[in-house]
This record gives sequence, C-alpha cells and structure tokens, in this order.
Amino acid sequence: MIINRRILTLDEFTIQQLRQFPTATGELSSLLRDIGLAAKRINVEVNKAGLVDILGDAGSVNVQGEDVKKLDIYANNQFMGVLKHGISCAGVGSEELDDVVVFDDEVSNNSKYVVLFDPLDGSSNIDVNISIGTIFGVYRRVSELGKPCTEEDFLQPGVRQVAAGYVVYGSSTMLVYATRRGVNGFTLDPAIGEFCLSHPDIKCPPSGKLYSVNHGNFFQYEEGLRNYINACQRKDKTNGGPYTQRYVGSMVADVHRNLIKGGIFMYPGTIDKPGGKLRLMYECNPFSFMVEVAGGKATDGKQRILDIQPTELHQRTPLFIGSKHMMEELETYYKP
Ligand code: AHM
Repeated sequence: MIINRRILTLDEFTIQQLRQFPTATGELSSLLRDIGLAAKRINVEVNKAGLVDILGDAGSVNVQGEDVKKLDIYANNQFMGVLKHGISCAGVGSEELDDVVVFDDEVSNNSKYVVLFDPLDGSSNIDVNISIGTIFGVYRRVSELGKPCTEEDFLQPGVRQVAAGYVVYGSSTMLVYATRRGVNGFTLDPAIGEFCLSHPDIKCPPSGKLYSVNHGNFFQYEEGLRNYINACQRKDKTNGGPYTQRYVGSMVADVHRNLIKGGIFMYPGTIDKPGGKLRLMYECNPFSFMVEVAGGKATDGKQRILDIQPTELHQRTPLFIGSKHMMEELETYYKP
C-alpha cells in the first residue's frame, strides 16, 4: 500500500501555518478545525437528503421571509454547537437567526473571534440534488476580552475579516478558506473522513470565459448592465467572446466554479429589489475577502464590498465579483 504523505489534512495544514507565527495562540487553527467538524457532520446529512425524511420545509419562515428547510436548521445547529463548545469563538451571527448569539461563559468571553455564517446557502436546491454550501467569515472582536462580545463585534466592514471560507457540498465536498496569506482548498476524503489539501494557493485567473447572472431578471436590470450582458454574448469581443453563461442558482457553486476557472458572478439590484438579494454579512463579505485574496475583485457596482460599513446584520447588497479583467470590463459599461 502506498501512503502519500505529501497530502496534508486540514488540521496538519493549519498547524503548519501556525508554526510560522511563534506568537500565535492557535485560536484561529482551532476555529477552523471546529468549522471543518461541523462541515463533515452537515455533509453526512446533505448526502442522505434524498433517502431520509429530512427534506421539505420545517414549517417556519426565517428572518429574511424565506421558508426554512429542515437541513438549514440542522446545519445551523451544528455550526452553533461546535463554535459554542470550542475555545475560539465569543459569539455568532447566523443568516437563520434574528439576532446575534453571545456565548456568555468564561472560555467564550476570553475568545478572540466572532463568526458570521450562512449554514446552508442555496437550500432551495436541496430537493433537486444540486450543490449547496456553507459560508463563513471570521472577525477579531473589538470589544474588551474577558467580557461578553457585543453587536459592535459583528457590525464590522468585511475588510476586517481575518479569515473567510465556504464548504461546497457537490460531486465531492470541498472546504475552501482564505486568510490574508492565501486561499487553499481541501477535498473531503470520505474513506478517512478528513479534508485533504487538494487546491493549494488558489489564484483567480485574471480573465475567464464564464459569466453568471439570473437572465430571468434581465429587463429588471439597469441599462448599462444590460449592455454589458449583451456584450458578453457577442462574437466580436476582442477578449475572446462570446462568453459562456453558467448559473446554478447556488452561490457557493457558482462563485467556486468562477474562482477556479475564471469568470464573473453578478447578483444586481432589480427594479423590484434595488438592494439585490444576497446578504452582505453572510454571503458577500466572505466571498469578497476570498476572491480579493485570490487576486480578483468584488463591488456593489459603486464601491468595494469589503469597505461597506454595515448598519444591520441582515442587510442586502448588489454583488459583482470575479476575475479582475472581467470586473474592469464590466465597469466600462456599468456605472450606477
Ligand atoms: P437561498 O439560500 O434561499 O436559496 O438563496 C440564496 C441563493 C444564492 O445561493 C444564489 O446565488 C441566489 O440565491 C439565486 O437567486 P435567484 O434564484 O434569484 O437567481
């Protein structure tokens, strides 16, 4: 039997990174390990979704006014559980919950980080066996250590994230996370139940051929944006057009694909919903952090997503994100 010791597990990788900082406390590594554990548990249930009676609405409506699926609740509870019982997290904000949850106990009050997460994004795709995901952003708290964390710790602009990541439950399950030092992807090896480093030092290609947008909303978009979308479909493009349209309707899958292959993902504001659909804190900030670290760009059309000062936990924002040159091309058409 050949054992490939060049393949690092998520734990080995985070410990290796930690050793490069002799003064580091290991709290972030521990946090990532906790998140990896929650992801593995969620993965087991996602894989069983077609087999057991876990499908369907749980009968409640979340704070966004959307139906909550049972797996959403399960995923939310898994994340809350590992973060509450770990040693690194003082509190969490979840897309599924109205308010932040402050873990007011001695260990948690002395923990450096708070985490904002969307436990199961794209959950309307569960019933039809399409990839879904988990998204998270980690912030260093600004409140005093030793005391319970406060709302101020959560309402920080995305640029202050120390780490962000996602898990995509797809044809295989991957956990991808970024710190300022780089973006790395780990694929779950079901034989050993470990995330193994499969995509080291991910860079978003500066150009690509994929564009992702909900075409059904086309006539709800502003004129400049419609012109850009039309240009994506033309043959006379100097940069290799026409582009290929790819839109799963599951943000984690869509942005993951474009991050690896090069592309642009857009969820603009519409006439009916000028603020768009996606959540700044749970979806846009983590992805913007990762894509920027990988060399790409992310804006709301007017400004960098990571510079937006949040005013409320569940606020929405238009989002344009992806390969640097494609984003620059968009900006020549669309100046809201
Ligand atoms: P959901 O978690 O309720 O399914 O909503 C979030 C998803 C994103 O993953 C995806 O990019 C977007 O909604 C798709 O929206 P639309 O169907 O309007 O194109």
